[in-house]
Amino acid sequence: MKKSLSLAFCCAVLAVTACTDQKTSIPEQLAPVAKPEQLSEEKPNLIVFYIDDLGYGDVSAYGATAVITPNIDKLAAKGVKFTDAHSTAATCTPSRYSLLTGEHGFRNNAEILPGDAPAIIRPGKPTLPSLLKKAGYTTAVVGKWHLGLGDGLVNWNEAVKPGPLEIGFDYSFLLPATGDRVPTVYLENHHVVNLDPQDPITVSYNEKVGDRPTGIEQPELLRMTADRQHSQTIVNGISRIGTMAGGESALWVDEDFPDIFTAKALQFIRDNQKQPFFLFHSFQDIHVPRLPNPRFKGTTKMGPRGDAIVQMDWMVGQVLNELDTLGIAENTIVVFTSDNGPVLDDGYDDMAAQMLGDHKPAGPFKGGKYSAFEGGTRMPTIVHWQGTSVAIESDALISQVDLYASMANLLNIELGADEALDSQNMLPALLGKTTTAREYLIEESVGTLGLRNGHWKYIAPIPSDKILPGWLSNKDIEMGYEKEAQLYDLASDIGEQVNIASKHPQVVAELQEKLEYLKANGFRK
Ligand code: NG6
Ligand code: CA
Repeated sequence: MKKSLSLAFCCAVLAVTACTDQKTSIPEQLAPVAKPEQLSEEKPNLIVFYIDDLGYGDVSAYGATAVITPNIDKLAAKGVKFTDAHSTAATCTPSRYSLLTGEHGFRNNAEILPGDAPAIIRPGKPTLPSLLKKAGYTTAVVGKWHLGLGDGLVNWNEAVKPGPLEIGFDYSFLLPATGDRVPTVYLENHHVVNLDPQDPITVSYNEKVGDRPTGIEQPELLRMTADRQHSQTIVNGISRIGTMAGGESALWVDEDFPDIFTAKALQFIRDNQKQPFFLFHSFQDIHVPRLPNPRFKGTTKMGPRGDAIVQMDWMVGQVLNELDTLGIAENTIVVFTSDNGPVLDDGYDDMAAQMLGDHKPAGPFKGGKYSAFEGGTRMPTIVHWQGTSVAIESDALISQVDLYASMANLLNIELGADEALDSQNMLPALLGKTTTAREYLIEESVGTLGLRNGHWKYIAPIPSDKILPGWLSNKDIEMGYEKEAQLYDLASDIGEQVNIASKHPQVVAELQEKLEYLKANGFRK
């Protein structure tokens, strides 16, 4: 049954290409995807592995040699391995916002959120999980959230909402913001896990609450030194951003993340193996603070950052093995990608830069997290649907924001006129049936926007009075934050070394105009 539906879909999509899992030559243009009627009977599960701060060059399938990632490599060998796939932004919150809403983060001023920020995806907003739920899926998010919770001034001792359950998820097990922000507790559905009502939680990002020591007051208690922003409440020997009182019995231990999040993900998959499900498996790795479980310590020569990559690969492998064990791999679309480019020093002294050796976190690209250069948004990205996708390396230009419209297309759901404004149906490219994909793609970074069109990369100039936040301008990151327009020809200059804007004023003018049009209208008009 599963096999025949999968094959039927494969042939409906392909029409002109052999239905095979082998490396295949791809015709330049293919007809749009035929709507597979059969899918109303059996819909494929969707699992998105959303890794945090993982760069293009950070896994061995993409050229790393100082760290080996066998599980991801296996997926890459079987699936579509993209070389020009992008997160919408070079930071976490806007990228996640886009993946889940099909819209660019700038439409909702999505920027890196404090740990007590209100939910930025408001109830009623169409989302990828709500779209899938409508189609009969059971939906879950396990791991990092960082999209805000509640209405502001969250009371962590009561039901915390709105959150994922109010925007289309049936189940959530969250790290509420980031590993480096309070509250350092798990939130399962609406409630903090293991909270003792006699020891209520208070969180503040303004003044100190409670009497837990901070990194500024008692640096001798720290296992890892940190910059000033990360030197507030100490939990598990690590100072965090923000202060927190109470909730002692609910505090997480960072080293437990791989086992706890994996257990929750596996449980959800087992519970829902007989019906279509969507799992948004959102990782803390390899974001700071990097505190891999002791069994991964020393697995690379790169220190905690390298070891966290090995841990992340192990977590991916656990889920993939489970799909095989349950016999549902053939009916599951697996997407592996990251929310933004790599960063070495992001506030904690974990020797990431000193122990890097020859490793190139962003591969051949310039910049990384926060940056307007390709390293900011060009993500290691793999899509695999056993028996349906083609095994190929694809240079199709695609964005994570496209998953929304692509799933809608697969499930035969018409999108509303104002829904998922920036999402384009890229299903044939996602499944490796074509490398013809986006004509234009926006890259958001801190303070500016970039626009890709084929081999051209344009970066909009910033107004002369706009400056980077202090903590960012002090970092050793190539930001691409310039008062002049920038234009790069990626065909001859993949590393964005030579700004040729002055040689091609016409191209610059066209891309500038197109960017303004897309900002105003989105990608679906
Ligand atoms: C920054 C933090 C950084 C990280 C980032 C969010 C400082 C100085 N830096 O503000 O450590 O937490 O926010 O990362 O506070 S992201 O991957 O979630 O976007
Ligand atoms: Ca991130």
